[in-house]
Amino acid sequence: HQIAVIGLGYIGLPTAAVLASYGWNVCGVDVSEKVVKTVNAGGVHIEERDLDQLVQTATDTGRLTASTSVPTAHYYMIAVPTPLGEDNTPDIAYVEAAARSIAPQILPGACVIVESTSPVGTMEKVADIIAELRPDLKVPRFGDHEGGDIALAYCPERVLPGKIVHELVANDRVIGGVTPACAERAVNLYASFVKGDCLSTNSRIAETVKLVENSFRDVNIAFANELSMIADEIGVDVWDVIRLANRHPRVNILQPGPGVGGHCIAVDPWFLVAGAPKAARLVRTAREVNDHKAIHTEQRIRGLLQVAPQAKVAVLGLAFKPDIDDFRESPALEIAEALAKDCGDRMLIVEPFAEELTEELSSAGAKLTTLDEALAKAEIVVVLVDHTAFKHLTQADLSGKITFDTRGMLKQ
Ligand code: SAJ
Repeated sequence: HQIAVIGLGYIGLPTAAVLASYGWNVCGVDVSEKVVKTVNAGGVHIEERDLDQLVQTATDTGRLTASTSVPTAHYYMIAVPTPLGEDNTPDIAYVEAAARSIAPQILPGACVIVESTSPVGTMEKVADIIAELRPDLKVPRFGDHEGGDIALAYCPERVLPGKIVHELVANDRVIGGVTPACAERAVNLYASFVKGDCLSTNSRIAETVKLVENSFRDVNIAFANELSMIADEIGVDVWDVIRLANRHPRVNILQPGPGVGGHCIAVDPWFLVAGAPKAARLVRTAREVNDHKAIHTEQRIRGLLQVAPQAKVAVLGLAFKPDIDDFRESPALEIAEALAKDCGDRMLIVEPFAEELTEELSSAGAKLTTLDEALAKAEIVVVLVDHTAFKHLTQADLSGKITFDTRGMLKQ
C-alpha cells in the first residue's frame, strides 16, 4: 500500500477515504475487527456528513481497504485517541502502541506522520520507539540537519466535527518535521489533497500550535460563559449584552452555553497546562470556568424544578453541540443525567439525533419523545442544545411555560 492510516475513528476514517478519493491506495488499520469489517463492506461506524458516500465509493474502487494488521507502506498516518489520563495529564499510550506496530514493517524511505492531538515532544518519543525497535535504521532526531533513512512529522488534524469531509481538504495544514527534510516529505503527501496552504515548521511547534488553537477557543468560550454567570448575578440579559458589545469593531465575544463539550476543546488545554503548569494560569482557569458552567446550569434548572415540583420538564437537546449526533463529553447529557437522578420521571427529552436514551436516563424514568409531544405536556422547557430542528421556536410559542434557555436560542 501507499498509505496506511492507523486508527479508523472520527479523523482516521474520513482521512483514509479522502486520500483514496484523490487516487491513493490506502489501508485503514484498526484494532476493532468490527470496524474493519464494516469499512471493508463499504460502511461507516460513525455519523459524519458526506462520509458514508465517500467510504462507499473508496471501497468500491478498491482504493480503500481495512485490516487489523499494519501493512508495509510509503506513508504511515497515526490518528488514534490521546485521552486525558490521571490528574488531567495526557495519555499517549495509543500513539506509542501505533509506533510500535509500525516499526517492524517500516522500510527506508517511508514517512511516519502523527495527526493525533499530542503533548509537545510526542514526535521525539515516536522517534525513540522506532529507533529502539529498528537499530538497523537511521532514525532522524529533532534538531538534526540531515535527514535519516525515514521521515517523521507531526501534522495535527484541525477539522470541525460536522464539517470534517469539507475541512479535511479546505483547511490550511501545519506540518512539523522532526527535521526540515521530514517536513518536506510530509508536505508532499498533504499537498496532493489539501486545497488550503501546507505550512511547514518543526514538530515541536506544530504540536504546540494544535494545543494553542483549542485553548484559544476554550478561553474565549470561558469568557462568554463567565459573562453569562456575571449577568445572572447582576440581573441583566447576557444575550443583549453580547449582541451589543459585538457591535464594537474590535470586540467579538462567543456564545455562552451549558458548558464545553466534545473530546477536543474540553481536553486539549490540559495538555498545555501539563507541559507548563506554573505559566498556564489563564488556560487552566478557562477550563475550570467552563467545567463550572455545567454545574451552575444544573443548579439553576434544579431551582426551577423545585419551584414547580409536579411539573413536567421538556429537555431540548443532549448532543455536545448543535446538529451533531455526538454525545461525547456533552455537558447537556451530563446535566440531564444529573437531573434525572431526582426527577427522571418528569423529564421529556427531545433529541432528534438519538435513537435511544442512555441507561442512566431511561432507568430514571426519562422519556425520549418528539418536540410536539414534549411541548404539549411540559410546563417547564429547558434548551440545552440549539439544534436547527428547535430554532423555529420563539418565546411566544412557549407562553405560559417556565423557560430556561442556555443557548439564547429563543431570542431569535
Ligand atoms: N461552544 C460554546 N460557545 C461557542 C462555541 C462553542 O459554548 O460560541 C461549545 C460547543 O457547544 C461545544 C464546544 O464549545 O460544546 C466545542 O465546540 P466547537 O464547535 O468549538 O469545537 P469542536 O470541539 O467541535 O472542534 C474543535 C475545533 N477547534 C477549533 O475550532 C479551534 C476543530 O477545528 C478541531 O479540529 C477539533 O476541536 C479537534 O479535533 O481538536
